[in-house]
Amino acid sequence: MSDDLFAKLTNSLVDGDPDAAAALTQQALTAGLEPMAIIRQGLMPGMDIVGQKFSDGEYFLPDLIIAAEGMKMAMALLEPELRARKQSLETAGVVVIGTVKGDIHEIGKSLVATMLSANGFTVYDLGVDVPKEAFIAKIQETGANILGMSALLTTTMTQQREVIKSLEEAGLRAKVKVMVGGAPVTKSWAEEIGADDYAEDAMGAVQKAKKLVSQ
Ligand code: B1M
Repeated sequence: MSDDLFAKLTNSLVDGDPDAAAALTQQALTAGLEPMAIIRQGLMPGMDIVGQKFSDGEYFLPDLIIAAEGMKMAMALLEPELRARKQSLETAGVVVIGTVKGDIHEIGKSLVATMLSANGFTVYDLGVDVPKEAFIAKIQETGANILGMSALLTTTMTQQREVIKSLEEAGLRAKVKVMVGGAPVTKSWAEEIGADDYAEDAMGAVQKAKKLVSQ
């Protein structure tokens, strides 16, 4: 029964039907399915198929936009549920997070931000296309101890290195642990640019953030 619902959810994104994505997400929640399972087994496979069809030249930019719209509508229903499951934990750390300059992919970054917040971190989400100056200013303002940077494009992941350089120039590098992520980001890239860690997905980001603050 849940497999059928997950498959329908996947198809709603692939078929470009945001209203169906939202309705099916609500149906899955009402049926008692876990929000993370809905994301992992229903929504993410849909985004992956859409991304693959885009790579293959079968889908075009409007198809990506409409799939993202469906994902965002679904996430708007899921985020309060994710938070509700982890309420009233002490602040595990203060995180400034954003998608780097030149990059407007927001869904993965927002999911990471939601999961960190649901796991007790105080999160300042700067949104997308964030210039290095804005990351630095927010860290100075909030005294954050973790900086999270998302990049979904091979052309924008280099911005992660630029922000780390700016942290060093501002004398903040020793005070802030840096975590990077996003589809093209790997452990070796994180090491190459001098980040403290990288995470493959939102749950991994929570585990890594907990480890970083305890170091
Ligand atoms: Co774009 N796009 N896109 N896109 N898009 C990709 C990323 C792409 C892989 C598609 C493809 O070709 N197969 C490709 C990148 C190729 C590359 O460089 N390697 C691509 C491209 C080329 C582009 C444009 C250049 C297309 C064009 O204009 N010709 C353009 C660039 C715009 C820009 O940013 N300047 C573009 C635009 C767009 C839309 C605006 C239409 C839309 C985004 C809408 C939005 O976010 N509001 C979009 C979408 C939707 C995608 C795909 C299909 C889906 C991304 C997504 O939301 N995934 C994507 C293909 C794909 O990834 N399968 C693609 C779901 C999300 C939950 O996963 O973001 O990976 P993800 O986040 C994960 C992990 O990566 C990780 O955890 C998250 C949750 O598990 N993670 C972190 C992410 N951030 C993290 C941070 C952390 C730790 C973990 O620590 C801080």
